[in-house]
Amino acid sequence: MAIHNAEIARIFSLLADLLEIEGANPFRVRAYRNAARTIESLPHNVEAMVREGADLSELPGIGEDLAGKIKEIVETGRLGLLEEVKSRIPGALAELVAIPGLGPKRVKVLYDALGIQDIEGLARAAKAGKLRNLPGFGAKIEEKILEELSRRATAEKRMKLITAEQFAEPLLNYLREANGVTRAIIAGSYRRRKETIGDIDILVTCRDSDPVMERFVTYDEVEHVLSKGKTRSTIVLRSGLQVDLRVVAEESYGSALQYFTGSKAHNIAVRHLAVKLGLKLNEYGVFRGETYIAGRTEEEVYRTVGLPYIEPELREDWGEVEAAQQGRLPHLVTLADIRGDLHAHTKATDGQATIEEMAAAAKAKGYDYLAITDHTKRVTVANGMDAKRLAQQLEAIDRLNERLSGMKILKSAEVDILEDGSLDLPNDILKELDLTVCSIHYKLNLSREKQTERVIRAMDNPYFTIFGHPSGRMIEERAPYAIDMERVMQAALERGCFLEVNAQPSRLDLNDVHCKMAKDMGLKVAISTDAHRTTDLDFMRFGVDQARRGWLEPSDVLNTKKWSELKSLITRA
Ligand code: DGT
Ligand code: CA
Ligand code: CA
Ligand code: ZN
Repeated sequence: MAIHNAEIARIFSLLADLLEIEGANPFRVRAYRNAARTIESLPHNVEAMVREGADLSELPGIGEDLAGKIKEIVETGRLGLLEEVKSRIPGALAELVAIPGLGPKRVKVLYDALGIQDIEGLARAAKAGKLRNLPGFGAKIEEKILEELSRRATAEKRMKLITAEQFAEPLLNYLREANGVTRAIIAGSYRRRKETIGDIDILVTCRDSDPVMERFVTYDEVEHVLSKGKTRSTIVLRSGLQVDLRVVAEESYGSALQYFTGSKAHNIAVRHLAVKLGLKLNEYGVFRGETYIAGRTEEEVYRTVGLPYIEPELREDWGEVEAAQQGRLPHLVTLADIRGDLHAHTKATDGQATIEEMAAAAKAKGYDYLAITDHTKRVTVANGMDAKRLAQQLEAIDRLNERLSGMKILKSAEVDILEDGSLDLPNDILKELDLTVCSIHYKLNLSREKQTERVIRAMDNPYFTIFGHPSGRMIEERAPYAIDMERVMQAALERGCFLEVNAQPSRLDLNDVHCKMAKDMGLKVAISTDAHRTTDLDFMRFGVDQARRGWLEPSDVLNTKKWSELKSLITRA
């Protein structure tokens, strides 16, 4: 049975949580947690590496012990140590840990003080107002937990794009090997590169649908088969992901792809055009009366209704049909346009690699520059740097730059925006930097007015360059803080500051709507990975996807420029 990176990561993350509840050595807990993050973000499949006999301990943050455990998971599908820890820990505490606002420390308190072992117990205690007086809790947290519990009761379950990829791509490759399959592609929100996915929609063309349908429903990760037919089947995988498979004829491939890529709103707008031209448009083709006139390719479908090809990321009915009619569709930014990364951490704070290692990885990507943006002192949990340590790092970067050819390390820092809107380091060190990424990491709960003022005041500082992860949201985990994004963008524009599209797959912050807002206001953004290990640099593509959903072109993105050009763009008057 195939084991995906996401599953290995989940095992280590759960192990870390349970060990923390047990009060294990914090270094041990952190090692497992880091391993989970490393594996979750690896660009290659760990199972395949094990099978090929690769040395896993070469991976960042993975030593001999972890490498052995990974091998055990791949070979047996389980981890003995986790089973052992689970047997010592009661009930469904593991489920509780995953609830936002809880975490291992508070779960331990819940268990020790009230004997709470599962979600039902938690809900009962929260409703009875018993949580607020527990050590480390309070009325706010109790309220947050209640909100989360009621959200869960109604929320539709969506999966992050990066996780969906890990389950969908191997399945797609598996289907491609079925007898007679000529084409197989994933449509739906996945093809539109939405940040989260409701279900996966796969489209196949083939000579005879029986073999591929049979292969589909007997995939070894199937939890159950919801339906099986000649042209459509639906399965649910062990991971909880639902997958629809549709088989269509060659001549309908384009129209089916167009239809199942959606979005529904986009389809309705396009169908409207067809109707105006006296045509009928559906998943089988474009028809005049009963006569099929087009449908082999998407280009053909769009052309027949009088439109140029529209990129999937734009198909949200946000004005793309009108723009297409008027010949003013954006020429979307691509990964190949990106010349560097403007947000990366190192071992000096909470990263896993040295400056040299990060530089080598950036160079291997063909980048011209990489900004090292370690945390500043307010972020004590990440060992944030004071002015003195930063000055030492800047010297090290100078020395490294002398040795590097064809690549430049930019001197920077991820500077905390303090509650009063001042920056976490004095200007006499900030002025030594090539640029800054300024972010909010605490006091997330200020009023909208206060949070907005805080950021704008920070932008008044002449050394503020880029506002990092501007909304603070974590996808499916933490809502954005209250902030008037339009006012923040206006203020950035007036002062010569910029906003970040943080490419971490669980952040993607700015989101697509805010990317478009920035573009419409004429404000440029930086697409940055916020890398904490060398492999995180690969997250760039998720940021680019989000930027494309927000209509961004190369000229809208700071890090498509060469350093000389970028430098003059970010220099404030
Ligand atoms: P998801 O799965 O919630 O992330 O979002 P989608 O966009 O993948 O939606 P899904 O899986 O329900 O359907 C896939 C596509 O099929 C959808 O984007 C457009 C098309 N579609 C589904 N239902 C309808 C419909 O009633 N009318 C039209 N015009 N298209 C539809
Ligand atoms: Ca879907
Ligand atoms: Ca679907
Ligand atoms: Zn950050």
